[in-house]
Amino acid sequence: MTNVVDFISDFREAAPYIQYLRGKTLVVGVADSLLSGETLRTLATDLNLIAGLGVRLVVVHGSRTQINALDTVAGRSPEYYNGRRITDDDTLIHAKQACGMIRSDIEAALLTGIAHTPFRSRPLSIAGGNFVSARPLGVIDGIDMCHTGIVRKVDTEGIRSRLNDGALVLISPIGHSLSGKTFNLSMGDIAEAAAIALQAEKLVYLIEEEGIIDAQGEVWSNLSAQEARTLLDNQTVSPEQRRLLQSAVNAVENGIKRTQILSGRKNGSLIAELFTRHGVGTSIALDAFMHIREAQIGDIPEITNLIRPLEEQGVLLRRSREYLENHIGEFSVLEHDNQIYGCVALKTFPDSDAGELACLVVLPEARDSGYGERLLEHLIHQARKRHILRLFALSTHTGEWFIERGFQTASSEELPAGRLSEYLESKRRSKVFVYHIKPE
Ligand code: 1C4
Repeated sequence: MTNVVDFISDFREAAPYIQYLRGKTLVVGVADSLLSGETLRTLATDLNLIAGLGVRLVVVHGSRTQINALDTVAGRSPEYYNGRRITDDDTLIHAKQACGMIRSDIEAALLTGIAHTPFRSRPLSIAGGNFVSARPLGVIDGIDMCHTGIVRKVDTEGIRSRLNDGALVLISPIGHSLSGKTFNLSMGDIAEAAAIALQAEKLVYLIEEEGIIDAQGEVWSNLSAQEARTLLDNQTVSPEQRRLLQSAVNAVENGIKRTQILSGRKNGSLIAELFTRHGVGTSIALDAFMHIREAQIGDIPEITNLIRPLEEQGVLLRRSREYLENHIGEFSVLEHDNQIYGCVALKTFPDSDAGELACLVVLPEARDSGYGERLLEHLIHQARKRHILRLFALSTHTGEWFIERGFQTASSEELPAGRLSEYLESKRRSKVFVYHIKPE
């Protein structure tokens, strides 16, 4: 029974995302290390599923590990400068061989992946071709990068026409110049260029790690382009992650709403990213200055201005200045240009797996732009980190908003004991909603 209830709630949560993404173009860059064995098979099944739901897919694969393996067999050591491979004549041959082998493996996996999806009576078509033209990277700091190239142009018309035919477009990190020379390209550069040229809905990088990792080893969940630039300046991320982060920043500064960097090793992470509100990995958006941070005592006057009118209307509970001072650690605020545009609080209860989403507000002039949803995502992320499994929300006016976002109606009896007595005392008779959080 619980499984059915879970399924219904998950299905309701996924439905708006499925509808939204239908017909949208998604560019997915896949790190080379994920392109074998069970990981490739699972990924191929998920790509089939996503394509079956009507998402237009452009997949760009990496080839670094495979080129290195061929180099090693030939008794050569890979040479890099600034994180880019120096592609001499022999390495170019290995790059071409590696791309051929990887394409074949991906195509085979996509063909078998179809078996697990109910959508198609015939296999998903996979389109390849000379979609990317290239030019040499050249000589950098006196180092000749030889056949290492950069993207010159993406053939958007060619790609769109294959997508219109219902195909998945698979691009290898190899490109040719107009004079017929071949260049070894990077997966990140191509995915970025393709996403920008196609003005894709989203650019996704699937990598080994869970996302962009901070100096403490934690994954950044959200970064504005500005914050990502600061990270890049501070050199706190590894060289490989730097290149993807830079690419993510370039993409969002050139019209892509969001770039997501997440683990492709974790089963189903791409599905979770696209069709649920669980923040998976690191999300980079231009939305530069609107960010969510922990509240501080100095924010109390602005929080008060934000919540007072709603307290007077009976939408929110009354919270005194003293209350805010004592509980400021529970609050997060949505900030833009040093002004607070919204807030939310996470209440926890001793010896309970329950938490409460409280005091959720977005400034009236900033509503209907998805900020309420971002505060909710942030709070779920916080709650998951604290091992909360049931997240309650009590509301007199906003029940539908929560139901549309995966909450279910609940009885007041389900509230933790301390909260239930407050509830009964207040006589507000607020409706009770609960969101079941799946542990990581
Ligand atoms: N019902 C259904 N849909 C609603 C809605 C509502 N009341 N208000 C907005 N929407 C829809 C919009 O029409 C829009 O739909 P669309 O155009 O996308 O189809 C969509 O939601 C907008 O979503 P969004 O992600 O852009 O959200 P924002 O507009 O940024 O923010 C808020 C949504 C609800 C936060 C915002 O409208 C707001 O600040 N409203 C006033 C405050 C409010 O109602 N907050 C919810 C409180 S429930 C209390 C407490 O004090 O702790 C009371 C506790 C008790 O015991 O009673 C809470 C949790 O704070 N509890």
